[in-house]
Amino acid sequence: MRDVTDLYESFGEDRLPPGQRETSEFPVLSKGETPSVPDDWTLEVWGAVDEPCSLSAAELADLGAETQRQDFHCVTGWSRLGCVFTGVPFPTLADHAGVQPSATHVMFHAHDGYTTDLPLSACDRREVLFAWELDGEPLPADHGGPLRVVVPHRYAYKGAKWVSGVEFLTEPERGYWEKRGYSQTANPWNEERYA
Ligand SMILES: Nc1nc2c(c(=O)[nH]1)N[C@H]1C(S)=C(S)[C@@H](COP(=O)(O)O)O[C@H]1N2
Ligand SMILES: [Mo]
Repeated sequence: MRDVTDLYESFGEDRLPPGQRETSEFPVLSKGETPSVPDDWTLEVWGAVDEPCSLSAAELADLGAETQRQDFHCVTGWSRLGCVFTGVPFPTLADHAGVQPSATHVMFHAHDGYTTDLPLSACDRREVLFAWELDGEPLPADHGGPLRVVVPHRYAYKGAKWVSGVEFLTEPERGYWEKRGYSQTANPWNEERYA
Protein backbone atom coordinates (compact mmCIF):
# COMPACT_ATOMS: atom_id res chain seq x y z
CA MET A 1 0.00 0.00 0.00
CA ARG A 2 1.33 3.39 -0.99
CA ASP A 3 0.29 6.21 1.36
CA VAL A 4 -0.07 9.53 -0.46
CA THR A 5 -1.91 11.37 2.32
CA ASP A 6 1.21 13.51 2.81
CA LEU A 7 0.99 15.06 -0.65
CA TYR A 8 -0.56 18.20 0.97
CA GLU A 9 2.95 19.10 2.15
CA SER A 10 3.78 20.42 -1.31
CA PHE A 11 0.56 22.49 -1.42
CA GLY A 12 -0.16 23.83 2.07
CA GLU A 13 0.34 23.67 5.82
CA ASP A 14 -2.48 21.35 6.77
CA ARG A 15 -3.69 18.02 5.55
CA LEU A 16 -7.26 19.40 5.70
CA PRO A 17 -7.41 22.21 3.10
CA PRO A 18 -8.80 25.60 4.19
CA GLY A 19 -12.58 25.82 4.37
CA GLN A 20 -13.03 22.03 4.44
CA ARG A 21 -14.51 19.91 7.24
CA GLU A 22 -13.70 16.27 7.75
CA THR A 23 -16.45 13.70 7.45
CA SER A 24 -16.33 9.98 8.08
CA GLU A 25 -19.26 9.56 5.69
CA PHE A 26 -18.76 9.26 1.97
CA PRO A 27 -21.51 11.44 0.46
CA VAL A 28 -22.54 10.83 -3.16
CA LEU A 29 -22.45 13.83 -5.51
CA SER A 30 -23.59 13.35 -9.08
CA LYS A 31 -25.12 15.71 -11.61
CA GLY A 32 -27.89 13.20 -12.30
CA GLU A 33 -28.76 9.54 -12.04
CA THR A 34 -26.17 6.80 -11.72
CA PRO A 35 -25.76 5.53 -15.30
CA SER A 36 -25.67 1.82 -16.08
CA VAL A 37 -22.33 0.81 -17.51
CA PRO A 38 -22.15 -2.38 -19.61
CA ASP A 39 -20.29 -5.33 -18.01
CA ASP A 40 -17.98 -5.44 -21.03
CA TRP A 41 -17.04 -1.76 -20.73
CA THR A 42 -13.85 -0.42 -22.24
CA LEU A 43 -11.83 2.69 -21.53
CA GLU A 44 -11.16 4.65 -24.73
CA VAL A 45 -7.95 6.62 -25.10
CA TRP A 46 -7.61 9.05 -28.02
CA GLY A 47 -6.38 12.45 -29.16
CA ALA A 48 -2.71 13.44 -29.17
CA VAL A 49 -1.35 9.93 -28.59
CA ASP A 50 0.70 7.53 -30.77
CA GLU A 51 -1.50 4.53 -29.94
CA PRO A 52 -5.19 5.31 -29.49
CA CYS A 53 -6.61 2.32 -27.66
CA SER A 54 -9.65 0.74 -26.13
CA LEU A 55 -8.88 -1.13 -22.92
CA SER A 56 -11.02 -3.77 -21.25
CA ALA A 57 -11.00 -4.09 -17.47
CA ALA A 58 -8.46 -6.92 -17.72
CA GLU A 59 -6.23 -5.04 -20.17
CA LEU A 60 -6.29 -1.99 -17.93
CA ALA A 61 -5.39 -4.01 -14.82
CA ASP A 62 -2.59 -5.71 -16.76
CA LEU A 63 -0.88 -2.35 -17.18
CA GLY A 64 -0.12 -2.51 -13.45
CA ALA A 65 -2.40 -1.66 -10.55
CA GLU A 66 -1.54 -0.32 -7.15
CA THR A 67 -3.36 0.40 -3.92
CA GLN A 68 -3.07 3.83 -2.36
CA ARG A 69 -4.32 5.59 0.75
CA GLN A 70 -5.52 9.03 -0.30
CA ASP A 71 -7.67 11.94 0.84
CA PHE A 72 -10.75 13.13 -1.05
CA HIS A 73 -11.80 16.80 -1.04
CA CYS A 74 -15.20 17.88 -2.36
CA VAL A 75 -15.54 21.48 -3.51
CA THR A 76 -18.80 21.76 -1.50
CA GLY A 77 -16.73 21.65 1.69
CA TRP A 78 -16.31 18.09 2.95
CA SER A 79 -13.23 15.90 2.96
CA ARG A 80 -12.97 12.16 3.51
CA LEU A 81 -9.50 11.32 4.71
CA GLY A 82 -7.68 8.04 4.17
CA CYS A 83 -9.73 6.44 1.39
CA VAL A 84 -8.09 3.30 0.04
CA PHE A 85 -8.31 3.08 -3.75
CA THR A 86 -6.94 0.43 -6.10
CA GLY A 87 -6.34 1.26 -9.73
CA VAL A 88 -3.91 2.11 -12.49
CA PRO A 89 -1.88 5.32 -12.16
CA PHE A 90 -2.42 7.91 -14.90
CA PRO A 91 1.27 7.94 -16.00
CA THR A 92 1.09 4.18 -16.62
CA LEU A 93 -1.84 4.62 -18.99
CA ALA A 94 -0.20 7.67 -20.59
CA ASP A 95 2.99 5.68 -21.26
CA HIS A 96 0.96 2.85 -22.78
CA ALA A 97 -0.79 5.24 -25.18
CA GLY A 98 2.38 7.18 -26.02
CA VAL A 99 1.42 10.77 -25.33
CA GLN A 100 2.63 13.11 -28.06
CA PRO A 101 4.67 16.22 -27.20
CA SER A 102 1.85 18.44 -28.48
CA ALA A 103 -0.51 17.22 -25.71
CA THR A 104 -1.04 19.88 -23.04
CA HIS A 105 -4.43 19.07 -21.51
CA VAL A 106 -6.68 16.13 -20.80
CA MET A 107 -10.45 15.75 -21.04
CA PHE A 108 -12.04 12.89 -19.12
CA HIS A 109 -15.37 11.61 -20.48
CA ALA A 110 -17.97 9.64 -18.53
CA HIS A 111 -20.99 7.43 -19.17
CA ASP A 112 -23.40 10.02 -17.71
CA GLY A 113 -22.23 12.67 -20.18
CA TYR A 114 -19.99 14.31 -17.56
CA THR A 115 -16.65 15.70 -18.62
CA THR A 116 -13.81 17.32 -16.72
CA ASP A 117 -10.54 18.84 -17.86
CA LEU A 118 -7.08 19.20 -16.36
CA PRO A 119 -3.69 20.31 -17.59
CA LEU A 120 -1.60 17.27 -18.50
CA SER A 121 0.94 18.26 -15.83
CA ALA A 122 -1.76 17.93 -13.15
CA CYS A 123 -2.74 14.45 -14.39
CA ASP A 124 0.69 13.04 -14.93
CA ARG A 125 1.13 12.11 -11.26
CA ARG A 126 1.17 8.65 -9.78
CA GLU A 127 -1.65 9.43 -7.34
CA VAL A 128 -4.10 10.11 -10.17
CA LEU A 129 -5.73 6.70 -10.44
CA PHE A 130 -8.23 4.94 -12.67
CA ALA A 131 -9.76 3.13 -9.72
CA TRP A 132 -12.11 0.15 -9.41
CA GLU A 133 -11.81 -0.64 -5.70
CA LEU A 134 -12.62 1.43 -2.60
CA ASP A 135 -11.61 0.24 0.85
CA GLY A 136 -11.00 -3.29 -0.41
CA GLU A 137 -14.39 -3.68 -2.10
CA PRO A 138 -15.49 -3.20 -5.71
CA LEU A 139 -16.18 0.51 -6.19
CA PRO A 140 -19.91 1.08 -5.51
CA ALA A 141 -21.90 2.27 -8.54
CA ASP A 142 -22.91 5.52 -6.80
CA HIS A 143 -19.25 6.33 -6.26
CA GLY A 144 -18.40 5.73 -9.91
CA GLY A 145 -18.12 1.98 -10.26
CA PRO A 146 -17.03 0.12 -12.30
CA LEU A 147 -14.26 2.68 -12.97
CA ARG A 148 -13.59 6.23 -11.81
CA VAL A 149 -10.75 8.70 -11.64
CA VAL A 150 -9.46 10.01 -8.31
CA VAL A 151 -7.35 13.15 -7.97
CA PRO A 152 -6.37 13.65 -4.32
CA HIS A 153 -4.45 16.87 -5.03
CA ARG A 154 -7.50 18.52 -6.67
CA TYR A 155 -11.17 19.00 -5.79
CA ALA A 156 -13.02 15.81 -6.47
CA TYR A 157 -15.07 17.14 -9.40
CA LYS A 158 -11.85 16.67 -11.37
CA GLY A 159 -12.26 12.91 -10.88
CA ALA A 160 -14.75 11.51 -13.38
CA LYS A 161 -16.97 8.72 -12.05
CA TRP A 162 -18.02 6.06 -14.60
CA VAL A 163 -15.11 7.17 -16.74
CA SER A 164 -15.46 6.06 -20.37
CA GLY A 165 -12.64 7.90 -22.09
CA VAL A 166 -9.48 9.93 -21.83
CA GLU A 167 -8.84 12.50 -24.55
CA PHE A 168 -5.43 14.13 -24.89
CA LEU A 169 -5.84 17.73 -26.05
CA THR A 170 -3.44 20.20 -27.64
CA GLU A 171 -5.26 23.19 -26.15
CA PRO A 172 -7.45 23.71 -23.09
CA GLU A 173 -11.18 22.98 -23.21
CA ARG A 174 -13.75 23.21 -20.42
CA GLY A 175 -15.54 20.29 -18.85
CA TYR A 176 -19.06 20.11 -17.39
CA TRP A 177 -18.53 22.09 -14.17
CA GLU A 178 -15.72 24.17 -15.62
CA LYS A 179 -18.22 25.57 -18.17
CA ARG A 180 -20.50 26.42 -15.27
CA GLY A 181 -18.12 28.56 -13.25
CA TYR A 182 -16.00 26.08 -11.33
CA SER A 183 -12.23 26.45 -11.37
CA GLN A 184 -10.15 24.79 -14.08
CA THR A 185 -7.20 24.42 -11.71
CA ALA A 186 -9.12 23.40 -8.54
CA ASN A 187 -6.26 23.33 -6.04
CA PRO A 188 -7.92 22.83 -2.62
CA TRP A 189 -5.05 24.40 -0.67
CA ASN A 190 -5.52 27.66 -2.59
CA GLU A 191 -9.31 27.32 -2.37
CA GLU A 192 -9.57 27.45 -6.16
CA ARG A 193 -13.29 26.66 -6.15
CA TYR A 194 -14.68 29.08 -8.74
CA ALA A 195 -13.20 30.57 -11.88
N1 LIG B 1 -19.30 11.14 -14.19
C1 LIG B 1 -19.39 11.97 -13.16
N2 LIG B 1 -18.30 12.13 -12.39
C2 LIG B 1 -18.35 12.96 -11.33
C3 LIG B 1 -19.52 13.69 -11.01
C4 LIG B 1 -20.65 13.49 -11.85
O1 LIG B 1 -21.73 14.07 -11.67
N3 LIG B 1 -20.55 12.61 -12.91
N4 LIG B 1 -19.54 14.54 -9.94
C5 LIG B 1 -18.23 15.04 -9.49
C6 LIG B 1 -18.30 15.71 -8.21
S1 LIG B 1 -18.91 17.29 -8.21
C7 LIG B 1 -17.75 15.16 -7.07
S2 LIG B 1 -17.62 16.03 -5.63
C8 LIG B 1 -17.31 13.76 -7.04
C9 LIG B 1 -18.17 13.04 -6.03
O2 LIG B 1 -17.78 11.70 -5.90
P1 LIG B 1 -18.62 10.78 -4.91
O3 LIG B 1 -20.05 10.80 -5.38
O4 LIG B 1 -17.98 9.46 -4.96
O5 LIG B 1 -18.52 11.43 -3.54
O6 LIG B 1 -17.45 13.12 -8.30
C10 LIG B 1 -17.19 13.93 -9.41
N5 LIG B 1 -17.24 13.10 -10.58
MO1 LIG C 1 -18.30 18.19 -6.10
